[in-house]
Amino acid sequence: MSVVALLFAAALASPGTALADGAEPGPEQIANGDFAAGTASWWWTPNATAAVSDGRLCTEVPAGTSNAWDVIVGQNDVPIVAGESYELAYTASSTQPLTVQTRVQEAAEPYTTVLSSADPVGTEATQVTRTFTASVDLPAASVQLQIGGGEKATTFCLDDVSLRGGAEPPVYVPDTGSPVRVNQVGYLPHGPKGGTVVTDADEPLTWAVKTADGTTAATGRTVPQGEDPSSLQRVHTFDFGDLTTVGDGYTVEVDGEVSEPFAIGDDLYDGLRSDALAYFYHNRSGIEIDADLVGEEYARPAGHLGVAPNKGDTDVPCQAGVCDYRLDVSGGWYDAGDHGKYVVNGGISVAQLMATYERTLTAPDAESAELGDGELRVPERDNGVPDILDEARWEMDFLIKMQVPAGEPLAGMVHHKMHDAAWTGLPTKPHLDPQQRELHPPSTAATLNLAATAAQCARLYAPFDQDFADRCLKAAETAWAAAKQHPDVLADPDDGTGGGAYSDNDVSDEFYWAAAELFTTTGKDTYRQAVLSSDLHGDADAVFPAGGGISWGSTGGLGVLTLATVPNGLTADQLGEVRAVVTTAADRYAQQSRAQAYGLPYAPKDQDYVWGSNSQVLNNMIVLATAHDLTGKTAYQDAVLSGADYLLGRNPLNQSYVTGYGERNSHNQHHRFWAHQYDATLPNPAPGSLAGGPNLTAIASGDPVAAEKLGGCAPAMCYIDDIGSWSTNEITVNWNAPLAFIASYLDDAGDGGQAAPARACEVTYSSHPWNSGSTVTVRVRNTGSEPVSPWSLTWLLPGEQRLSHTWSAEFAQSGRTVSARPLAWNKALAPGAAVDFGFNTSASGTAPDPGAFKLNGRACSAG
Ligand code: 9MR
Repeated sequence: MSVVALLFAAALASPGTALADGAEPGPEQIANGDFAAGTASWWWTPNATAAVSDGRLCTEVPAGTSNAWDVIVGQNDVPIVAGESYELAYTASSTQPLTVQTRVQEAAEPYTTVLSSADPVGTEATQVTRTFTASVDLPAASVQLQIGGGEKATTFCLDDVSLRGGAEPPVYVPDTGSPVRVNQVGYLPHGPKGGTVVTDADEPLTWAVKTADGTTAATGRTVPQGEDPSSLQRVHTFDFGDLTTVGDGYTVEVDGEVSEPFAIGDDLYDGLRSDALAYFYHNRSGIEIDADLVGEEYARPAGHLGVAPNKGDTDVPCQAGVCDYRLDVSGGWYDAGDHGKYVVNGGISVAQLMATYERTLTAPDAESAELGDGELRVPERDNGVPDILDEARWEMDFLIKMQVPAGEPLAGMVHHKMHDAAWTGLPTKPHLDPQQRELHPPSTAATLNLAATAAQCARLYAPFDQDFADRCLKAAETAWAAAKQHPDVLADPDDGTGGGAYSDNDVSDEFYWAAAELFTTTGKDTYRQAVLSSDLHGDADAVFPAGGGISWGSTGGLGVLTLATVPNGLTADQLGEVRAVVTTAADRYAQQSRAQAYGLPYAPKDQDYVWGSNSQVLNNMIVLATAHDLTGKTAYQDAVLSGADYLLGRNPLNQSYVTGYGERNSHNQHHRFWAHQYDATLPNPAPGSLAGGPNLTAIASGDPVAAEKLGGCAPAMCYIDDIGSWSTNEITVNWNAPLAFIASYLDDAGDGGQAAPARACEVTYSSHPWNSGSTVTVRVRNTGSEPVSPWSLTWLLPGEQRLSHTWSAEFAQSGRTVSARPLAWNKALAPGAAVDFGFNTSASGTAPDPGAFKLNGRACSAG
């Protein structure tokens, strides 16, 4: 007898059909036995397909396999304890009667088995009940229904699977570490410094901040806050904002409990700005990821360039019946843990990357140098183009390729998405993905995503590559026209096999966003009318709902932020109205941040944390950051910083959601090639990767880890740093894009100080009609205490104007960016002195005041 057979014989107890009279059935060991959470926790052999239908798991069993074990439906990780009695029960039917080999055994060799029975199942639903007493411990047994070996194909449907007995399965209790919660990265010296402590104490407690060597740097009393509704924890808050001494290794002590360490410093977000942006290069499709840029561990061959086993992305067909052409849709970024490429999600992501750059052209305290050429991890370094625009272009090029070519039905519309025909398993490296890639039908939402982003592209790339800018504008205007012609082509919410559905049944916000971008870039009246006549225009509640905000399916706010910050042809009153939308929303988010014990500027109704809740926090922080850029009001920046505290550790789980940042950081996010938790030869996600975060849909979504471990979780605690938890712990481009924007803002805030800095210059911009255009005179005064020599004034022209005759300065216009430099005689601008110069422009009537000017890179105030 072989060793295997010997073990088998020793372990196998003969099956019975019922527990002894009066015996208690014991605790349930099977997860999701009623399939309420979809297929979560269940697996089947790859030669079968399975799906939940009418609350049952129905498996298509292929014909002509040889053995029962050739086709299996099962569940792993079921704990079996020696000496305990169990009852296994299930209900099944099969369109071709068959005999199920019912097994409870080890998942791998030597397949030690504790239950083995042959159970006939016919076309009517049959209940099978088997009992056994385990003779060995199997800490992670596999419950298997082996249904292969039949000559004919059959549909085998399963319901109400239960295995009762044994010990109570352990209830998952998250390890939340110290009850004292802080931003585990740190705090800006001039910023607020809030923390939260979980405690049952009714009275205030003493807090003490300790330096790295144990000296007390500050003390105070906590403020009891009662029960926090997001976590159901009883908490106090504390604030050590008066401590401004720069240093590393600080901790906060409350009631004998010590927080994770943190720093106080100006440059805390420098690395995060760069890492959050590197995420995009790492996740590029269609290009080798270069070890020189990312290190050996993260280098990989190009994915989806038509090299076997890849079946994409250079020549991709449509799904059956959708189109009869094929497109080269190589390039772009992989969406997330999966290798899909979705226009509506790529759209918001590339828009926010471009906005990160565009902010440096308009915001008083924004730094462009760190996003510039030669600064980031992109292969296009040293090409004369800011690196962040190189990265964004990788996606822009892909989005344009998704446009339906001229001459085809729905020309100018944009395919909603392209992805694998069936989901691949984890891990799968991009270049090893064997699935067929398919284009899915065009949609109005995707078309408007292209219209908006390509319009933004046109104005930003013009100074660097006019041809590309022209191509973007053409794609944008073609897309707009196509969307107007086909305004209600919606993506199918059920088209979710092999990739996400990303369906959206309201595209009024996409229309508004696209109109805003096209108007800002072109100044054309059609787009102005589309902006002004939209129901969303001027409605803060609609574009920035108090309980939510901007997301891939809710993009109106992107248009508002552009209109409020980038010079355009709105009248002063209209601009005031748009800016009021931003500050109204920001006031609400700031209020939420102040009111909540964990300080986050996100308070969904009924604590309904959404999928990707961390990105919702960040998108609200972008509204706050923009309000701060526009007004200089400290309260807005405080709420941004408080949001960063939440994301980096001051939260109910004591979790920093950004890989590599903070002691307790997420590093097992759901991803197909950063899958270290499943395969130790693969890396963890690269530093700067943001986990989606807690959400209440986790369990119902079918996420197996959530189903097993997060039952009954409080809303802000429905999260687990496990690679299998795709609903709480995935990473994706549309979550890292707002992280990049905010990291950039925070890095600038660290460098620039909290309040708007004293302006060192003042600009007066006067215009009057002249011929068919207008004449503009500009006066710039040096209001600082140092001479500026040679001076250089830059601004963005609202709309599409051309400068013609100019005087008293050297002008350069590149796209909408204009710079004026001195002539030999007015090179130096002494403190208090002013220089005047002017030009004629094609703007008819009175040329609008661009509003934002920079003198040698520093913002000026209006004269
Ligand atoms: O971010 C998306 C979220 O808003 C949806 O509720 C969810 C379910 O449709 O899908 C999320 O997007 C996933 C996409 O479908 C596939 N790639 C990974 C995305 C992040 O989880």
